[in-house]
Parts: sequence; structure tokens; C-alpha cells
Amino acid sequence: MIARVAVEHRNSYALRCEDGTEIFATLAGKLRYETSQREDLPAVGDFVRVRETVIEEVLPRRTVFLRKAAGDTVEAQVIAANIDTVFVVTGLDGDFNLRRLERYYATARASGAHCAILLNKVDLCDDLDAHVQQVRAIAPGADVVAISALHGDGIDALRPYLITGETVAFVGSSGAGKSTLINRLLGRDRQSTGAVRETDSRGRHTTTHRELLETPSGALLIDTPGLRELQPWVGEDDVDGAFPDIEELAENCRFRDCAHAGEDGCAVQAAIDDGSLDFDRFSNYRKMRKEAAYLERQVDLRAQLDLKAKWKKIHKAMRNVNKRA
Ligand SMILES: Nc1nc2c(ncn2[C@@H]2O[C@H](COP(=O)(O)OP(=O)(O)OP(=O)(O)O)[C@@H](O)[C@H]2O)c(=O)[nH]1
Ligand SMILES: [Mg+2]
Ligand SMILES: [Zn+2]
Repeated sequence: MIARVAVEHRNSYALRCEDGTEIFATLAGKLRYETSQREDLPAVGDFVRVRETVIEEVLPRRTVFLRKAAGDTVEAQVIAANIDTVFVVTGLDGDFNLRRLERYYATARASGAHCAILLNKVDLCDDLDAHVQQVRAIAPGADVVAISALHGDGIDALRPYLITGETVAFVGSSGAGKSTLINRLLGRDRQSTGAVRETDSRGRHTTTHRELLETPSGALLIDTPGLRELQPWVGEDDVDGAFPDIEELAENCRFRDCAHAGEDGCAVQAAIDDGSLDFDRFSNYRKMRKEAAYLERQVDLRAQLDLKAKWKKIHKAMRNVNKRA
């Protein structure tokens, strides 16, 4: 039977079956012990093959929103799998931060899903047009929709994304209003919500686990806990793709391998000087590219180590066979 992961618990998974019923299942030993990378284990939104109440296989993912797992390990963590759309939710209060949105946008873009940026809490914002323009400028491929999850403004503009059988993942910082919006779309207060701190609009991490929920019209929504800081799990090319304006400028630099760090004839530096490229945006691009390069090196290294470990095992097994012979 094929089912879909709705919630990951510590030692089990809640799965939605095709007929809408929910079952609990555990991992087959083979999956548990032979999976070398954490991101290959089942995660919310995954389709899995189950026998009885045992998950035997994770089916290949069509799209996946990944972040770098917290801590010192270089591991990807699956935030949501097999999603059609990512809603990046941001408050128009103290939560609003263009640099943070650039990180979310690059990660959403790299997921393979469509990206929409929802500017929530329009009721708290005096100059909406300026905010919309700013966001359009930093996320050229994303849809931008202004809403109030609490009061209902703009919600109809979300209908085109809420298609029967399609999946939308909600990401964004704590307090942005993800669960408030999900409750509105579900038509009932299913998810807990919590007030933000007045001084800086920060949320209190009310949602504590990722969960797949179904709207009355059959769209699937994935609520996620707000992250303290999103560390994108993306490559250098993904970063470039999220900053097409800078890529385009770079084509006019005199040197092909220009690092935009004071070289003669640097078109990026010229754009910063004449004010057409925001220096903070450029700095964020450079920082994200550096992080992505580091990740790529580490992942290469990890692949090498995995391969080494594998051969070590094989050689050991061969020695044992030879000893017996
Ligand atoms: N004024 C206003 N407040 C809102 C709006 N949407 C949500 N809020 C409030 O913002 C606070 C945080 O909302 P939540 O839905 O809990 O935020 P969240 O993104 O789910 O946060 P975490 O679960 O911690 O990640 C709550 O007090 C909501 O009532 C809105 O459109 N306008
Ligand atoms: Mg929440
Ligand atoms: Zn340059």
C-alpha cells in the first residue's frame, strides 16, 4: 500500500492512506539501519510503501524544501516533500526583513515547487505598495500576495493555489501567522496560534511539529514551526538563480571570473556605485554564495567518506570469507 506521511513522531509516523484514513507505522529495520543520510528517511509529505504497519520504502520525491539541519553537522533536513507550492509567510510588522526573504526565496526556488510570498498582517501596514514593490524586486520569480490571515483580507487571491490534491507548504518565521492562515483555510481552529512579542513582533514558537492537513476542498497544507534562522540547503547555482539581476550584471564585468571585489571594469561594483544595485542585497548574495560553496564542498567530502566506509565494509567481509576458505 502507498500512503503519505502526515506527521513524524519520535519513533513512528502518522500516515494518510488513499481513502483518507490515518494509520501509525514504524520504520522497517532495513530503512532504519541502512539509511546513511538523515534526509533519506521519511518526512512530512513523503509517499511511502507500507506493509502492515511497517514502512519499507520512501518513494522518490518530486520536490523537496530542505534546510541545513541545526548544529555543527552538515546534514539536510526535510521541511516538506512533494509540494506544489511554497507559501513564504512574512508579517508586515517587525517581522518584515528583505534579507531573510531572499534566503527563503532561494530555498523555495531550489525546492522545485512554485513560490508565493504572502505579506501577512496588512491591517498593521500603512504603506503596502512600497512593501510589495520591495519584495517583487528581491524575488523576481515569485508571486506576491498581500493578506490578513486574521481578518480575511486578500484570502480569495489564494484560491488558485489551493487545488484539490495539490500540496502547499507554509514556511516563515515564528509569529508570521502561518497557523492563523491555515485555520482560516481549514475553516476551523485546528492549529494553536500565539501572540507575538510586542517589542519586536517575534513569535513564541507555538507550532512545534510539521503536519499535513486537508482543507474541505481537498487541498493539502503543511504547517511548519517557525525557524529561528533559515540556513538554506542550496548550491551556488541555486543562489545565482535567485539573484538574476546580479548574474545579469556580472556578464558585463571585464573579467570572466570577476569576484566583484574591487576588480577593474566590474559592472556589479558600478551598479552599486550608481545606486541601481542595493549594497545590502549584494552582501547577502555574497554571503549566501559562500555558504553554498561550503555546503557543496562538505557534501562532496561526505560522499567520499560514505564511499570509503562502504568499501571498508566490503573489504572486511571479503577478508572474513577468505579466512573461512
Ligand atoms: N494583526 C494581525 N495579526 C495576525 C494576523 N495573522 C496572524 N496574526 C497574529 O499573529 C500571531 C502569530 O500567529 P501564528 O499563526 O501563531 O504564527 P505562526 O507563523 O504559526 O507561528 P509559529 O507557529 O510560532 O511558527 C497571533 O497572535 C495571530 O493572531 C493578521 O493578519 N493581522
Ligand atoms: Mg504556527
Ligand atoms: Zn564584477
